[in-house]
Amino acid sequence: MIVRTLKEVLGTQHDVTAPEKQWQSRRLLLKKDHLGFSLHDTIIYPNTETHIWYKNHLEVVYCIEGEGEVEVLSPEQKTYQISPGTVYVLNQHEKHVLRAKTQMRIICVFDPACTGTEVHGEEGAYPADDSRD
Ligand code: 9YT
Repeated sequence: MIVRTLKEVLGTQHDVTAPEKQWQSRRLLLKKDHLGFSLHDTIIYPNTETHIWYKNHLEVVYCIEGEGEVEVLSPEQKTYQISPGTVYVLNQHEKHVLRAKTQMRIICVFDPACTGTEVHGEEGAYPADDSRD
């Protein structure tokens, strides 16, 4: 069994802040845990906008605190309001923009699992991880 706490992750290399400071992702379960997914407890700072395109991952985002919206740019064109209890799933590698009106806390699952130190590249993606461990 794996038992881990947010407190153990805070301040480590798996507590990652975006270079442009829109979010802070505390990565609880990672590729090294061999689960096939990673689990992140992420803070999205208020009044921020993040352009994202997870070409190499599927992502589930479950909002537990705060208010925001996700604008899907492609393949559909639609904006969804996000509040506690809302889950959205990027199951088609959608290009999108996440806007936080207030500070949000979201629980994110990535498939395949992140290694733990990823930040978005120029296109808003995390790199594909082809390494074995
Ligand atoms: C919603 C989203 O993808 N925000 C960026 C951070 C990411 N969720 C992460 O690495 O925790």
